[in-house]
Amino acid sequence: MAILDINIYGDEVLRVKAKPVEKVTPELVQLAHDMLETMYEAPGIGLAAPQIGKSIRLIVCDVTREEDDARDPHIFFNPEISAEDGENPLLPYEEGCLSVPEIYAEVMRPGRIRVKALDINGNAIELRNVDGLLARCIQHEVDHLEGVLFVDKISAADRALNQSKLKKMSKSRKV
Ligand code: K1U
Ligand code: ZN
Repeated sequence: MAILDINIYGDEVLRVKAKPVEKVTPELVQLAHDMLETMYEAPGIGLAAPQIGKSIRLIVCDVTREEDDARDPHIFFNPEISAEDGENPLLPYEEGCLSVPEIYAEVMRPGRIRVKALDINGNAIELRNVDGLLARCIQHEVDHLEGVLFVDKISAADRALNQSKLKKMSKSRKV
């Protein structure tokens, strides 16, 4: 197991559309476990491969808390999400991001989603009616795979409030 470095706002890799995983190999499963360890250590509730410098479609999430009886890690290769049909309004939630430290702001997202992905055995899986913090986290992580950060989705007012922090962060990453 290994703790990996997390890329920060301003690093180019965070803005690249990640490539699909062609085959779930033992090396990629090991990478997913290293990502989980990195996420627990940060601490965070999710992590996407571009955040540790790998532009591939792999995300991990665990929305349990350290003090809970058991952890519930999720590893998704090539995740595809869609909003569930029916009554499913956009809900507000104050998000953060390990790649955008010290900024928290409200983002609107569907409350209930469907997730299709490959599991660690390379089998196709489908989760229906995923809701709550797990749905929130998966949507945030899938955005990372598209090169999208939560700060792209915040209100103009919140953006203005955080603009100088973002500029400083970005400048500090340029060589
Ligand atoms: O993608 C990331 O950078 C991880 C991010 C995930 C996330 C947070 C909030 C809403 C949606 C997705 C984080 O984990 S930020 C840290 C965080 O939320 C947290 C940290 C410790 C305990 C509980 C939450
Ligand atoms: Zn993030």
